[in-house]
Amino acid sequence: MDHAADANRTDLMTITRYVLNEQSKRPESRGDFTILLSHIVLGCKFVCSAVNKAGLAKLIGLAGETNVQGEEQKKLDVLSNEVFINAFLSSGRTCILVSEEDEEATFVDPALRGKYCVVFDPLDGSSNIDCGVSIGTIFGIYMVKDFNNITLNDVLQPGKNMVAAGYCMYGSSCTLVLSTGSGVNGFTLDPSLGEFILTHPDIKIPKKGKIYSVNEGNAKNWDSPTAKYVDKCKFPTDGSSPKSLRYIGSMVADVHRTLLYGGIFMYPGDKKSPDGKLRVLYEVFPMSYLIEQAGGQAFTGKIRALDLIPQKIHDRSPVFLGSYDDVEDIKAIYTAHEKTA
Ligand code: FDP
Repeated sequence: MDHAADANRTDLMTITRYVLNEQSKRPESRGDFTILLSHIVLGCKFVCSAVNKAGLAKLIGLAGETNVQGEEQKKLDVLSNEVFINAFLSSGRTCILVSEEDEEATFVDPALRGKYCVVFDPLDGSSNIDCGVSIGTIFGIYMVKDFNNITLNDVLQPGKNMVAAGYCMYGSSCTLVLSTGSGVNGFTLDPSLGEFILTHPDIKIPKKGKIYSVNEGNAKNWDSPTAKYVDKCKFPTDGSSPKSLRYIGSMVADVHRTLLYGGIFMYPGDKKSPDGKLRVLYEVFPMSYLIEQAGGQAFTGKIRALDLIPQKIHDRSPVFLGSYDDVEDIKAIYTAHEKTA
């Protein structure tokens, strides 16, 4: 991108303009997705503003307490959930909502129903809130199978059936990364305009990276393929340089870096938690969808991550995602391990 020319740009590709352009390529489209997306964008702006003000407004960790005005204050994750639930309901374009914050799925009132099912984590990486590290919202969107017979099975679908996925990262800038099934684009919030502007068009993940990202504190419980792979990252035997370790512990931030710089992000299963930690519907699927759309791969240790069929809305799965060649390496280690088992 030519930054000098950019400084004076007057013809900005906002996210709404981008989606309307995409919509015009599909004559059958009635604009429902554009409307849903505009509500997601509003939710992201709201949460971004709340995250930025968190220290100031004393929102952090104060659920159940009252502020100087005597108003009840909410924790950021509770607030974010309410913001997005309200945004989805008022869009009139959703029928089932699955949130990380809610034990049960929400079936939207028939009067407000639309054809989309949204699975989302309103504020992922919440253990990082108190120290100001980047956190984010993750979402995936399915189309309902039969509008007249809406059931939980409409969200218990493999990730490859999603029609769109994305995340919004609340960091040093606020970045919304979106795929509607034909590539990945990144939009950065211009606070002076209040608009998300296309800043990262057609993101492609490097074919191979120099970074591995994993919580090494869990190493004692890893299975042997994960341990072997990480050992290979540190002590390569093919003459290449060792990979660098980067782990923020906030999935949106770790995946965002992986998408832009390449490498591999892993949350493996281990002896203590065979299914790992990350949730299939609103962490593993949307991120795997974006990574595949950018030319990378996502693997569970057994199969392509997007082929998983969740049995319950809060199911977990191990995941290894990132640059094509790096994921290929760990797949080969798992395959060799299976043959000797
Ligand atoms: P958090 O617990 O802070 O909400 O699944 C949530 C998540 O963060 C991810 O964002 C992150 O990648 C992962 O957990 C970090 O887990 P560990 O602390 O076990 O490494």
